[in-house]
Amino acid sequence: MRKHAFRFIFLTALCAASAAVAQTPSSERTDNHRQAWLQVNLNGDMSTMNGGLQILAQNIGDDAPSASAVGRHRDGIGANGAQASAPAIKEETGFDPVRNRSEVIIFAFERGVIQTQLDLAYFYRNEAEFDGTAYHERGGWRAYRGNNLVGQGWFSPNSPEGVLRLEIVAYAPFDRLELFATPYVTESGVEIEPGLILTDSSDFLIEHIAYRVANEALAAAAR
Ligand SMILES: [Ca+2]
Ligand SMILES: [Ca+2]
Repeated sequence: MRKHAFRFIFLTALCAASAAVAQTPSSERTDNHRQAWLQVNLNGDMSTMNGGLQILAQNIGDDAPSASAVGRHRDGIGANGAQASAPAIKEETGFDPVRNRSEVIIFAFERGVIQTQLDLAYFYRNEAEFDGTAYHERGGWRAYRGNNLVGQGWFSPNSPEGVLRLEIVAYAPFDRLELFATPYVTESGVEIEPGLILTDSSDFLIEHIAYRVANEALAAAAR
């Protein structure tokens, strides 16, 4: 229910932006907005995939990312390796607390992108408790232009339903976006001590991505 509310707000925002461009004929406005945001639903069949986006994943122990490491679940996609002993869904991108590293999901864009919105699922606050301390899931992202890191950050759950709309803007257009999971964190953001909980850790599915391609002038300036 919550994710539909997010989508309604997003569409409402687009309509409001469209109304502000009062000088543009309505048919042209519609075309512009369709081009501005490319939308991809990442359910089991990924039927709306387009040619401008490639999705790769790297499981723990893999030497390199590959398309065959992408896991498909009815509620989204992730790296398909088993990341913890129980009870995680292996199609999630997850942190493995035993091997102390994370799987990675990678979006490679054909053209430089300036902004993305990702809808995450199965991503919870207060997922674990140890010795009276509550722990939340957490993830991280890194954006690259070629081999150059142009942005990075953390993201945390903010809804009881386990969904999160993650907005990513880097300081320059990027052609690769990597997302990974981290160890559990406390309310103040301190990572759990290694070895304290070995049966589960942070993990999430990505069910939708929308992205905006940078215009050519911006993309050229960033090279
Ligand atoms: Ca996995
Ligand atoms: Ca999770």
